[in-house]
Amino acid sequence: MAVVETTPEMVEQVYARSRERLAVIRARLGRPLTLTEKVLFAHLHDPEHATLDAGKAYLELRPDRVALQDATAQMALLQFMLAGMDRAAVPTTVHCDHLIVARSGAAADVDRAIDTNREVYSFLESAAARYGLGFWKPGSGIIHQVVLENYAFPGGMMIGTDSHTPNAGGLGMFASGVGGADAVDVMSGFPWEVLQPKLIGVKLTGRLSGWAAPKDVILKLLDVLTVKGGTNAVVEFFGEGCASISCTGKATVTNMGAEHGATTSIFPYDARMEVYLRATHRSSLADLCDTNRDLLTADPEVEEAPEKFFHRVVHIDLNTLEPHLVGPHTPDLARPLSQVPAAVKENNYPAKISATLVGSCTNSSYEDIVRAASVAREAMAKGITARVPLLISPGSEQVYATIERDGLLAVFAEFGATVMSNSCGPCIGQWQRDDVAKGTPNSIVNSFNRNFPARNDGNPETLSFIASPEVVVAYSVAGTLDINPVADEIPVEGSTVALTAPPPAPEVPPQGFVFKAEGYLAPPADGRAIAVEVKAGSERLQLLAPFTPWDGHDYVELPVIMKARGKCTTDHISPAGPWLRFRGHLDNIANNMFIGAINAFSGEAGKGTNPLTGEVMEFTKIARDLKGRGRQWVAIGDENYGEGSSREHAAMEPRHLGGVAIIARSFARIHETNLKKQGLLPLHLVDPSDYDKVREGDKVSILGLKGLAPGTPVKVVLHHADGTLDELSCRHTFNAEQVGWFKAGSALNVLRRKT
Ligand code: MIC
Ligand code: SF4
Repeated sequence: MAVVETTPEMVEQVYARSRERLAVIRARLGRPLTLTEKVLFAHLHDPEHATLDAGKAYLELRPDRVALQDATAQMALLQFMLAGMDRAAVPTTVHCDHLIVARSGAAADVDRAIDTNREVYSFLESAAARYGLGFWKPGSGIIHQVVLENYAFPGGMMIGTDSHTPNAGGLGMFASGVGGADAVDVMSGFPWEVLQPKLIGVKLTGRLSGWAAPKDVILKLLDVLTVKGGTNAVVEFFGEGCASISCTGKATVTNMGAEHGATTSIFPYDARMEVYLRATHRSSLADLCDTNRDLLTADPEVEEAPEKFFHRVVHIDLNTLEPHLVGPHTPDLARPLSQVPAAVKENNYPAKISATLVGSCTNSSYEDIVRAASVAREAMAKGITARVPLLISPGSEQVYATIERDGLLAVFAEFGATVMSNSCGPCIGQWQRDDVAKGTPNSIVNSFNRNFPARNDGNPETLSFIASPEVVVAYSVAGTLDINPVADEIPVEGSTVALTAPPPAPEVPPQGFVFKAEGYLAPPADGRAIAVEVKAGSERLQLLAPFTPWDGHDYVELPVIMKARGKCTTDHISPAGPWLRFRGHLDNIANNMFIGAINAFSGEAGKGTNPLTGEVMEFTKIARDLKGRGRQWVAIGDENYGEGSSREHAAMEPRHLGGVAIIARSFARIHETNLKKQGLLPLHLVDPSDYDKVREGDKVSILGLKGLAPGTPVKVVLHHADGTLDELSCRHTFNAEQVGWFKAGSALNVLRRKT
């Protein structure tokens, strides 16, 4: 029987297997290895024969664990049910964190969520019991914090149906965000396939001090790499500076690596990880790590000459790192706090802050909350409390119970903050905000990781800025963006105060964590008798049927229903917030398809011209109209199409409504794989300026599909309304196996044949 926990026996086996596989790889490569390569190659399905070529070869890997969160687990488990297995092949957990709406505070919000999501929670709970998965109930914490506390381990490999799965890289794990179909492959016993990443080395020197926080390391790195600089690469940290960052601080840095698009980010095993493992009741794992240190760190030659081993090396000096604020609307628009007031003037951002928020999987650890509380304490000692609303969402039950015992809840209450449930909440638009009307421009400051328009409160006019938890609290005192809250005198009622930097927080609580796992349900030894219920006619859950396979013919003169201009993230393609309600019902959630995409022809969001009727209507209605008439269609994207989330709904919706291809200047990694898995063609424009050739009313032919093969170009012809033609040179990134997915109609259809 598969065990769900990360037991010392399991880790011992992983290390033993790692040694065997690495011996094969070392014999093949005959050179020193980076940490990324060690963990990656130690999980190769077939180390002897695997083709190794960073940026080109697809690797077949054997992850040790899978993690699912409630908003993506629904679709993943509906797909897993089609695989016909009795038990997941690898230890897997399900975490209920995304569906809780933040409104009045922790207890009431969780109760309301249990009520409104009863059907979905019981589906997930019964499916977890049926298939041998660990189940974390609503209120138990955010997936990544709970995984860090319980399941992550140095040198392990995990995939998770959430883009911030790389959080576990803070504990030395190779942890990657994937779509549900990838997770289903691994849960069904197949390898995980991923493009062998290139390697970006980030050298940290010096030590963090003053207001500079782990968050600033990743905000600075985003400034350097931008939102696509990490695509198909792994970011590996090295250098003496690593030791000055706690384990949960490292997790902040790797978590938000999702924003530069990396496959994952990873830190080498060190004393800070050891401290965290011991504090979270995993001393035997720490002992194992101590004796296997060579597997969990890069070979010494790598640090001596990093340029020889990494495709790119970035240096960040922690001694001179300033606290940063990023935003609005994109996480790579970074500015040191000292430059914010000028930027606010120059860009006409609303200077007055309407809300401040601490939390999200990136910054909700014990250390984060202690630093935030220190700033609150200091402000109160100087006679002031929060001057704009401050919401705090702890990362897990364990963090919550510990800060409660340590008196921090009382500090926040006195400061005027509201402590919300241990969940995603406002980070994913689960924020019932009554103070600012939709359409009103306003600025908020938070410690989250994503700030795409409308993400937090559904209001596209809200400008969301991101900083470390301590800086967020400083802004809650300043109430405005036009001063630097950590350096300037803050004007308060006829006088001024200055905040000093919080003292370093203990990385783990001096009196230990309050160990809490009341929200956990282990699966029974045999779940075969358990029925997984999906009610017919439910508006929230719908059983899936396999997609219709490709009919073997070229796509000829298909209408373009949407050409997106600028950012088209998964939040633009299939937003969350109120739509999270339909994550288990493909047909219902398809009603949000492209709702935030900016129409390149009109500049309007979510709407376009129906190519058959000439009527202006929502993109999703156009697609349904075409589907009703038996017509397929294509859509056009700009740069880094599908940036952001792992939600495969953003790929399944177009597929469900008759889409066959997305042609874009470039794609984000997880989304590109999701498109392929669902049987669509993601096509890259070889010449990005060809994007401009697509006119309103165009039709597209995609030719030579029978010959679709790895490395071959795809011929795409644009038929303009005036009868003229343009040819677009497109490339695809399908390997041989993936061509099979396309031909079969989706990866799931292939999986069904294999089982
Ligand atoms: C997000 O941060 O956007 C989410 C919500 O966690 C997503 C997953 C989802 O859409 O359910 C992610 O990052 O993958
Ligand atoms: Fe949840 Fe936000 Fe983290 Fe996504 S980024 S997992 S929504 S807390």
